[in-house]
Amino acid sequence: MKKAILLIFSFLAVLFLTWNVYADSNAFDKADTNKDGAITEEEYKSAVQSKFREYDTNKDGVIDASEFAAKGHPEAAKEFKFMDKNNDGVVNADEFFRAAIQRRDNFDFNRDAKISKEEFNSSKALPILKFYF
Ligand SMILES: [Ca+2]
Ligand SMILES: [Ca+2]
Ligand SMILES: [Ca+2]
Repeated sequence: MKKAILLIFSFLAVLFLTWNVYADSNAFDKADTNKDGAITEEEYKSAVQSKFREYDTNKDGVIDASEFAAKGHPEAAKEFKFMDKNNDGVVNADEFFRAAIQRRDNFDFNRDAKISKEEFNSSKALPILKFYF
């Protein structure tokens, strides 16, 4: 009985991991439009820009705190404060992009302004990419 439960759990774990890796590499490939195996600053920018449009549900050109929180991320309020550099309570496209670049530097380990697949899949990148990518 115990063995069977263990087996089911291992199966689910493998399924979950496979799905995760698959989902991540999908997002990576989608952003790497010139297929050189890295996400350049330009490619990162266009991915970040479409993320911005996704947040801006009322299409007024800025993200407010409730639009940002709508995704249900527990760290949203903290990240919103980080993005809102001029403290006016909304995040414009420029603030969003600048914050995304600043965050990217945390996992651009070789400092070449490009994101390799390895960097993309690192544990440091994951919580950041959830917000910006
Ligand atoms: Ca908005
Ligand atoms: Ca602002
Ligand atoms: Ca890099």
